[in-house]
Amino acid sequence: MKTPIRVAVTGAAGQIGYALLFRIASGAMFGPDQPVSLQLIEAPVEKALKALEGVAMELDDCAFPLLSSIQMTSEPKEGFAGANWCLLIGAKPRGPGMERADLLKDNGQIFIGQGRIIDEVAADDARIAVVGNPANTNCMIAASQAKRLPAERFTAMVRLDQNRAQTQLAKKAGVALTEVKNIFIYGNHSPSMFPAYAQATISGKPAAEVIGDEAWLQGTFCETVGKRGAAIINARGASSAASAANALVDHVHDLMTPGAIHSVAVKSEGRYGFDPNVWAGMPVRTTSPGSYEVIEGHSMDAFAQSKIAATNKELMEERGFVTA
Ligand code: NAX
Repeated sequence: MKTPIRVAVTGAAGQIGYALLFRIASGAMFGPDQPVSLQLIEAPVEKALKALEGVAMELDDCAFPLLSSIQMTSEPKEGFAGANWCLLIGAKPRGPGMERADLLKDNGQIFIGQGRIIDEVAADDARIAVVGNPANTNCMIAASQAKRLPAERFTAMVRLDQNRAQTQLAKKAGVALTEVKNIFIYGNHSPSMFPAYAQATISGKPAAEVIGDEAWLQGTFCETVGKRGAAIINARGASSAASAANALVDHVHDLMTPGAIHSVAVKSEGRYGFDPNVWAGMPVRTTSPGSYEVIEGHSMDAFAQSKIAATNKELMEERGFVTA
């Protein structure tokens, strides 16, 4: 029997947590022969901790053969101790009348604390994936606190946007989803992000050639993907949860799978014209379990450059709010 992977999850009793934990425990994230130990972290709020107990009871009731233990805590030092993966989902939601700058500041405080504690107590091989919004900037903040763990271990999730973009292209072309390849997300996880359709292929041919409608690609396609989160809130009365959890399964699974090519928000280091110290979505290739290299050299036309400039500007503004 393999040693269990220790997975710390914040916001474990939230909507995404509820859709995620069962998939981790079933083997969808780390594979069908890899045991996992769940270290579930909630805010120190009675209602949340009670809900977490209920989630743990349900996990027990699934009798997952791969689930070797469940720990529950509101104490980050306990929850992150020895963790191999830290999935940071818990964040403060934007309340009525709350300014974006205030939300960024409040979440900044959470991610400063969590980044510092993870660096102190997580496993030497710890990897961090941030989902809680604003995910890219929260990831930058957590990474800025780390002295032991290198910046490339901190990633933020743009995989939901990639999955959304892939589906939109497949539907428009009238092909199976698996025919669409190499659709990558650049920039922020927000409506400003750019799904770079020029790099995508459909059945092995350039997507733009197959779709044959540049105005649709630049307009409806980018807008539909960018505003999909809002469309789901309008329809469901709640934000995306199952698809976000599924995207996190994909994000971590592909980061553990050498050869996988996928979109991840990483420290830009100036690639593709981004400010060097923002976390921006871009294509990566997984090199060994948990490690990756950024795929460079995709050419960007004037439209792509303008979209990247806009999402980069937003990331720099978010950083400005937090550091102000
Ligand atoms: P919920 O409000 O259902 O759950 C959040 C949970 O986090 C709550 O149970 C809360 O008690 C807990 N929490 C808050 N502060 C905490 C802290 N300091 N430590 C531990 N737990 C804490 O939100 P949910 O729908 O699950 O969404 C979670 C986050 O994901 C939100 O910030 C949301 O905006 C973000 N999303 C990010 C996406 C992405 O693609 N990156 C897409 C989906 C989602 O919108």
